[in-house]
Amino acid sequence: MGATELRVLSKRPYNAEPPSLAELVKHPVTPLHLSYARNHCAFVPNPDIKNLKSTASTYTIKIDGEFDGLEEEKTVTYQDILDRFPRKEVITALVCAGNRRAKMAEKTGREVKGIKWGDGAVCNVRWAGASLRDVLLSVGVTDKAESYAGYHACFASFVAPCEDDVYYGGSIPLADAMSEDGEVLLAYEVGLLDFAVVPGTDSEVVTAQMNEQRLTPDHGFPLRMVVPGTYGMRWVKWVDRITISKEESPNFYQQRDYKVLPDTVMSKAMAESEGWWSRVPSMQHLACNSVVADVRRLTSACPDEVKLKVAGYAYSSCPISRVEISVDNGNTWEESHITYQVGRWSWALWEAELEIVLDDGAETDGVVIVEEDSNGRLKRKLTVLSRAVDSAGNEQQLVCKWNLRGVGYSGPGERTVQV
Ligand SMILES: Nc1nc2c(c(=O)[nH]1)N[C@H]1C(S)=C(S)[C@@H](COP(=O)(O)O)O[C@H]1N2
Ligand SMILES: [Mo]
Repeated sequence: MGATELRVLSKRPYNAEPPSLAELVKHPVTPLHLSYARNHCAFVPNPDIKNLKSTASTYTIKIDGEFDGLEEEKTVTYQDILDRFPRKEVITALVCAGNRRAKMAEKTGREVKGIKWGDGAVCNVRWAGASLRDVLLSVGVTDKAESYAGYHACFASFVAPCEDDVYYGGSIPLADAMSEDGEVLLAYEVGLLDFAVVPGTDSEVVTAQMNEQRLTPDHGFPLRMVVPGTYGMRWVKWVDRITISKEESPNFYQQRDYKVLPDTVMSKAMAESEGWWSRVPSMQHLACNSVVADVRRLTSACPDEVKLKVAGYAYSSCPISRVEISVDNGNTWEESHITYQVGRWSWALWEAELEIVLDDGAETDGVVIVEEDSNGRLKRKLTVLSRAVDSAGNEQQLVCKWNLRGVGYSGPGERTVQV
């Protein structure tokens, strides 16, 4: 189940997104068959998911680095992660930095390098695992917040070589990794199916449901990083080494990818020869963003009155405080209704109903006359825009510049329909 229902953007590496955004936003917690897949390695590692005993005894994470308490390399097994640490849950959005890349190409009229993701490289998932902070403390990392500045927690997966490097890696600031409310997890479960354990159900059913929740290989089994509020490329799947370092991860995907290069950097050759990769910071925290996922026409008594139901999603690195929509090209905005948002890290789903009176034949901002049909009736196109504001006051950009890799597109959500 699952993979076949996604729209496949590339087979090797396997990259796929949900075929319908309208379907995606029907589910507050994204089901497995609608969760995008993003891989830089030609094949998904194939650990022994059926034989958990052997996985538990053979799969380990090595922890090392230049930090107080880590003088020697430490080893933590999969079984340790399951047994020795409290199970923590977090519902959080997972967003690819390339989400909306196709929109960037369309809006700027310029070619961008990378997989042409639509607006579907995003999902909202309930994860469970051990807190990274608990694990790092257990191996001896000192519990002194003042000492974290300037250090990074580098995550690596050596199980599969990647397109541009021999392993996959990425890092986050150590302060984020150790933050008590950052909720960074070494996750072993993914609650892609939003079920409730009904009291009184027999244990077999519950066990079946629990098994359903185990991470699938393509989403990182046995263990993956979950880093709420940070872009997906730092959520290293099949993680098998954590290194505390004064430098960010040396991996290609930290150093020479996932950076918003200035719009004057026109080619990879220019980025290399002018040293841009080391001059531009790595992308980390999610920028405020929203998307119009669905626009449906409701019945209306009067032919020149258009009633629309609009729905979409929004996310940022902190909760969304409002999402506004516009049908006049951004001249005026009205607030939508947030229908779902939980905790600090989930996405927000939003909806709005609109009534638009079409002036006879007039071409207003955003309402474009397309053609007259054989009965002399006008066919018009209408564009609905969205923009989000988060609880820290960050606003979604109204104009998002081009960048070579097409990452971090956060121009307004936009969907055009015929009315
Ligand atoms: N080991 C490994 N981890 C990885 C990747 C990868 O290619 N290899 N891709 C990253 C990227 S770019 C994203 S957006 C997320 C996607 O997670 P998903 O495939 O579970 O949706 O995983 C991240 N973790
Ligand atoms: Mo990504």
